[in-house]
Amino acid sequence: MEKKFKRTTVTSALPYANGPVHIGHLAGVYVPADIYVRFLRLKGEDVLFIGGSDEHGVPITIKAKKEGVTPQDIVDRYHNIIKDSFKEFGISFDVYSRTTSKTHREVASDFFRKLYDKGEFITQSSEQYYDEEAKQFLADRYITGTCPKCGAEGAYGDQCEKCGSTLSPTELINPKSAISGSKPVMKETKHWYLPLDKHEEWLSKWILNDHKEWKTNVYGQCKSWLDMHLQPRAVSRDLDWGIPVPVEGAEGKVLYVWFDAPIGYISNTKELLPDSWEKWWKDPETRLLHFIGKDNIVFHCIVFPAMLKAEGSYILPDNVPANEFLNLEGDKISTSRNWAVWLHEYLRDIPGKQDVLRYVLTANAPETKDNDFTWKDYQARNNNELVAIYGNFINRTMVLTQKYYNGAVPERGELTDYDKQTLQEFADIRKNLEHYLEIFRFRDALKEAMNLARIGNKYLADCEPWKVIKTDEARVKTIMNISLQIAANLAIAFEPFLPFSSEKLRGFLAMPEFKWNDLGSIDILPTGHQTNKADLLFEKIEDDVIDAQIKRLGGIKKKNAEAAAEAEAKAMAASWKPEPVKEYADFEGFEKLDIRVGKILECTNVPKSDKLLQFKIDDGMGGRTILSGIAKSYPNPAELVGKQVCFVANFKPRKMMGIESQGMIMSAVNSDGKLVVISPSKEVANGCIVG
Ligand code: B3M
Ligand code: ZN
Repeated sequence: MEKKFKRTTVTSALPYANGPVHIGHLAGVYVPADIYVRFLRLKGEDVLFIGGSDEHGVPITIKAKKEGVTPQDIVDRYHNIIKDSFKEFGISFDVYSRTTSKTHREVASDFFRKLYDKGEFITQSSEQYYDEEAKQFLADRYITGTCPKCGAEGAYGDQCEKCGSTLSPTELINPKSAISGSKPVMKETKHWYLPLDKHEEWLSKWILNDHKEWKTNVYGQCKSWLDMHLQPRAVSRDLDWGIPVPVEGAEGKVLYVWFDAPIGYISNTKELLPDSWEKWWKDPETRLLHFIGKDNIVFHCIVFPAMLKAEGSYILPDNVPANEFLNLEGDKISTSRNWAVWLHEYLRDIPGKQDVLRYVLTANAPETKDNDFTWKDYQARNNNELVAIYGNFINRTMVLTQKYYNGAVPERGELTDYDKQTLQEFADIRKNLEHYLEIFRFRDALKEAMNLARIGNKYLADCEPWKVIKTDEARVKTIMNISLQIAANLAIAFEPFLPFSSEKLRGFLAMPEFKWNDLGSIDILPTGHQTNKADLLFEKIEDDVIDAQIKRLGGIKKKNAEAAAEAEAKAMAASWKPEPVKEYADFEGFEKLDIRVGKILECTNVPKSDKLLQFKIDDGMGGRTILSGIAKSYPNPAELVGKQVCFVANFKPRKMMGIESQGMIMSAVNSDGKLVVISPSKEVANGCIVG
């Protein structure tokens, strides 16, 4: 049963203010939310679009500590960067505030207090790690130790980044406080919990029966949570960054970040509309929508609704159109590995192309499954779709209108059957476009919008006004009138997706007013209306622009690989112990070996081998060639030239890779697994014996 709503409150996840935002954020949450909001606004509906930064939580305190600044410094920095990026990309928030605002502190505090007074929380005591030197309880992230699963050092109390296992701090071997380095002790602490188990029954019915229309990825995740049954969830933490728990006996405790963050949606509404915010959150005729990424589903579909219900005066979300994740060139986007396209860098490197990114991210949006962003696809979609279809149609229409009518909209004569057929196709597409927008399928909606441009292109190509002009001027007037009306339609249809280009196109067409309901009309531009001289709506993106981005990512990949290798070597060195000494040997055995010193004259990689180095040695006896499998330890073999080394001189020569090796270079195997050649401690005569 369709419910009729009076207004829509749209929220988009509050990004953590501990780093800038990247294309994954844009594709997963903010572009879809913005498309939807712009669509509703164009339809003349009452809508409020809420955004803001999430400025609490442990990662922010860790970053601050690392940089030697305060958490407030960190969030001030990133809040502004993030806010600017969103603005640049046309994400049309009605308000973009932050969870360190005074309003939010009050609203979140009052919210907690109300639940507390109503007896909606339970308290539980548990033993948690405590740093006696720093005199504070340790958040999971603040405890490091050896991973019980894979043995890696430096695993966190909640996760091992090496093997990906989810951990609890008590599982860590040799736990250490990341604050003081001391060994933490167990100490009892009390926390407030939201008893989700008490809410399970209504949540199950509300989601699984009443919201079967939710996206399958969202519905499925909720179902599996509910099937596993819900447990009480702590809503407070022992931390000194956050909103103090507003009850007695809660010194040193703050609200858990996931308790206060969603309340941020409410606070930000209140900040914008101090007198009328309540209707956006409490009136049953308001429709509440949360746009989020898949990792936030449980908080928005289960925890936050339980909080709202427990409070008692709020509406619940009508839908939570969460997206999956966007990958970059085949790999998971990762802030710590810098594997991302950062929005502020994109704007710097490829200025003025916000709509191209909005287009590609929508065309490729991870709506039903994880998806991949590649720079080649970005280029192809710009050049083959935006430029070749949409841009081309607009360009031809504007140029011909200038040429034939000095930019004035010509009078339309009688429509031919072909004209009528074209207009019918147009009407069908509008229906599809709206349908897809309404059910949050923005990829499909965008395809339909592009189909409108395709129709325009085909219309011009089929009607060939540049030929007809020679024989039938009246017909050309009709063709160009219809083409201009189609162009005006495109400005409307694309506005939710490509707001900057739509504005530009409306500039070409001198079309200040526009609304969704005009879509499909061929009377948008009156006869005689003066249009402007146009430039290109979209420009081709050349290979060099794309190559520069691919090269940048290549550099990051290389750096990450080097860092990983270095970390591995370090870990190996840390756990290294000398091998046990071998059994007794007799002197004769040793004497059989002829070990000498020689000088390295040449040292090069053996072609087609990543292990072997080829040495030319001055052995005092005319020289010899020796192959040695130490190439991985000497990425720059030339550094060895001129050094003296010890080598076994009386091994039987043998061929490797077609080259005869006359001996063996002696090396030590270092604690990191790398080989280091053995040299005499001062220069000696080449060919002298080691014994
Ligand atoms: N800051 C998590 C995230 O960025 C969190 C969202 C809060 S929405 C209330 O993934
Ligand atoms: Zn591990």
